[in-house]
Amino acid sequence: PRIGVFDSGLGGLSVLRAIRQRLPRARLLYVADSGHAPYGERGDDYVCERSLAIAAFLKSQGAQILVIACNTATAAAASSVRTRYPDGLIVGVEPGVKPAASLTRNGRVGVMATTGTLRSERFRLLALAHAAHIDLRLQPCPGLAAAIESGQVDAGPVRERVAASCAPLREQDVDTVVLGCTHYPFVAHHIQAEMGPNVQLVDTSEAVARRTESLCAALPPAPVDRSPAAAAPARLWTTGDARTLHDFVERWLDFDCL
Ligand code: DGN
Repeated sequence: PRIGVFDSGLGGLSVLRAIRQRLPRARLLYVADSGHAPYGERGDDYVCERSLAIAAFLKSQGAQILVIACNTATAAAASSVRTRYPDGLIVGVEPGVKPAASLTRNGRVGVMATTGTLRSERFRLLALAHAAHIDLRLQPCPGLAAAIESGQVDAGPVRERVAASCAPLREQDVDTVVLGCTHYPFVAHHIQAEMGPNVQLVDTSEAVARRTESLCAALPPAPVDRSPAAAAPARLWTTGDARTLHDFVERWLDFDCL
């Protein structure tokens, strides 16, 4: 299968990595819209317009399944993308509140996400569905995704923003933290250090990969490939700086990309 994946930037590579692990033979296409990032503090119309443009591009490259590897774009644009491609196979990402609800022991769950995600109607409904069982503490993280976009995940600006976002959650004694933005798994080591070893972090990329795999079953059967050759490299495009994308991929992905 050909799977098109996109994000406002580098964050969706955490999802691409999970899909690759689950579907090593799939043809992966990825667009990092870094030239227009961050989406988190933009309006819904802007995010919708970008998402539709990228979806059209990925379709033109033969994508059979579209994965919106961005919580902010899923909240703002998934329904528009579905309307545009009514027969399309589309997977979105939303903060892992449901898995967090089954993991928490003290019932207090922090959700780190962009302002755009947390104020969306989609997230309001998700939170409402769990409001009776868990106490959700919402933590917008202004500037964090943008700082990760620089590629310098261990540098001062990223660490300062992680510290500022984690401090209120630590004070509120949450025992589970949802990584509600696909950029955040790349700084999970810093978040864990700030929150302490007893706090569990919830990353949804694996669930998105499972969902993508299940949609592959709806595709027409592909000719059986018996060649022992290595899986095809993933194809990557960016609207931002190619060097930053390249360096990021070198550090975080263990498969070939073009
Ligand atoms: N990676 C995106 C998300 O999951 O929400 C958004 C990052 C951004 O553009 N602020």
